[in-house]
Amino acid sequence: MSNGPFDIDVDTLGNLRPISKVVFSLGSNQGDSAAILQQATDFLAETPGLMLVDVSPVYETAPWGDVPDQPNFLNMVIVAESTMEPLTLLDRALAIEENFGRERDVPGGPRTLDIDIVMVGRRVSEGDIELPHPHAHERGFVLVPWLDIDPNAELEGHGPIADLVEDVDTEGIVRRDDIVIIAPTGF
Ligand code: PH2
Ligand code: MG
Ligand code: MG
Repeated sequence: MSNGPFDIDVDTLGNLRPISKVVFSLGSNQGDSAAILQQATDFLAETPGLMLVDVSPVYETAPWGDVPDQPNFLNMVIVAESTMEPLTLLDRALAIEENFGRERDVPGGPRTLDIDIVMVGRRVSEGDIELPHPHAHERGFVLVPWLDIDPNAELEGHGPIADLVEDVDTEGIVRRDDIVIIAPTGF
């Protein structure tokens, strides 16, 4: 992407790093999911170099995709800003999942916590991470909470999420206003 005469690049940035918008999708369907989502939000907020911008409402969602039979999820989305590289963000997300005893033995199986990186600015796939997330554009459990807090958002390669949400199945996605995730102060 060019900023015209104001182009900046690695040479002119020195040690500075540009700030990118980062969107996370969080999900849980094992354990005390509401408490896990709150603690995961706290851990993300405590991450140096990552500033939370907004936290979505929580939705109860039916399992999506070709996955083993399992309980409904609680899902939410967090919009943040960060100077971290995508793979560093992924490391942090995986470390937080680990903290909640995330098991990976059954692909698509139930989990205490899943933190997916939906997008990092306009970055596209690099090596070990697919950006934007390869399924975000077709997942109601991502788009619906995201739209609540970021109605003008666009997903690189797919367009406005307000349009995408029109084409996805939103049955079985129910807002849980009885569960409130509190974003730590400083945001
Ligand atoms: N995550 C998946 C697969 N299916 N369905 C719902 N409702 N919520 C999820 O978080 C979810 C899913 C793979 O990570
Ligand atoms: Mg996932
Ligand atoms: Mg994941």
